[in-house]
Amino acid sequence: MMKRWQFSKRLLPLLAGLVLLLSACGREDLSTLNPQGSIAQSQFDLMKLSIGIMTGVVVIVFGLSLYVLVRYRRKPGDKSIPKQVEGSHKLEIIWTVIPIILLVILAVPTLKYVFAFAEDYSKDENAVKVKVTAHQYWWEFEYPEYKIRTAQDLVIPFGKKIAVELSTKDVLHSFWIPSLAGKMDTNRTDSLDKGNKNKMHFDAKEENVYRGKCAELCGPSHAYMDFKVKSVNQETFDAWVKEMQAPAKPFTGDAAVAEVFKQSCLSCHAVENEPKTAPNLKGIGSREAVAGILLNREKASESIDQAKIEDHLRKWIKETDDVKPGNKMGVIKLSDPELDQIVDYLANYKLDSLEKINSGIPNVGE
Ligand code: HEC
Ligand SMILES: [Cu+2]
Repeated sequence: MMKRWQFSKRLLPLLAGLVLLLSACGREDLSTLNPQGSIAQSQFDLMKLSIGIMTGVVVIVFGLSLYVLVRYRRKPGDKSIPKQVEGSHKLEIIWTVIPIILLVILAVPTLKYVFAFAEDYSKDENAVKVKVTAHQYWWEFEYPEYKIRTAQDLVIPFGKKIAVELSTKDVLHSFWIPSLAGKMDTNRTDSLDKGNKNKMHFDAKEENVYRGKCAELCGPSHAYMDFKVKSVNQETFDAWVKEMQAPAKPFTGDAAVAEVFKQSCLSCHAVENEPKTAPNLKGIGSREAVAGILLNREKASESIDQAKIEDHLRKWIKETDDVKPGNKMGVIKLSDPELDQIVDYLANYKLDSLEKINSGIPNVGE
């Protein structure tokens, strides 16, 4: 009795560790086991099918082995040699044909889905096209049809195919929204390195906010290279596109600070839709996060907190390197009033279309 307890006691830390480890796997927002779109659903179905077949094989093979071990144990005093079945045609056919049937059951849907996943929707009129460009350590989303670009928050209409074209400005990254689709690498596709422009497509089934990640180790802040997918209804999406196309909100502070903002910030950033080296700041006051990682609310069901947006903008501008070590913005020296006015302008740069969703008010058309 004592001995057994000693043994269990040793197992306890191991069990506790396992519980900790497995509880981290339970996060639904970063799980492929919680599919929220048709592609993710098909991928999940394939997983279930293959795990089901494998489990069946394991159970039957182990069951038979156990049965044989118990049932045909040599009895005390029994010296006879059992019947030999070597070269049995019947057995050989059974254990060849059954695996073939199982492989066919697995292969047919797998092949069907592999081709369906690779389908090219980039010319499909009903699909929304998005050019995704990865940067150390942020995501740029360009909508060529609408001539708009944004960062960190990928806004999509739910129920529609999103046709994505992927590339990177620096090193290899990987685009991954676990609850919507499998991951895909981003290659260099410029004149220096004519890599393959990877394409993929996915859709979301309802209005929600999904978490995305970079899934390829890309530098010291790789783990912070998060983004969000905001799936909204078609009306809200159209309203968002319109607001993104409209001229930028004029700077709200003093003329002198406006000049500082122009010289020190708009050298890299844009508030209109022109291509720049840094994230587009249009409507940043309605985003899910600052720099993709400082979350302005914890869950999609909560509303976005204005105080958090301001704190996060301030924290980011003052201490970029603490938030994302090795990021390409660096530290920009601002006086306190300059910082206050710039934060105030950015935190209140809202887009009505996104505000409606953020505050949980029923969306247009509901
Ligand atoms: C040298 C180019 C450069 C300059 C100058 C610059 N930034 Fe940035 N900024 C960046 C880059 C690059 C990022 C993305 C960093 C990352 O996420 O890894 C960024 C990110 C940001 C973000 C987060 C954007 C988002 O999508 O969440 C804000 C806000 C921001 N910068 C504000 C400012 C302000 C305000 C100024 C002027 C005081 C400024 N930046 C000057 C390059 C620059
Ligand atoms: Cu990355």
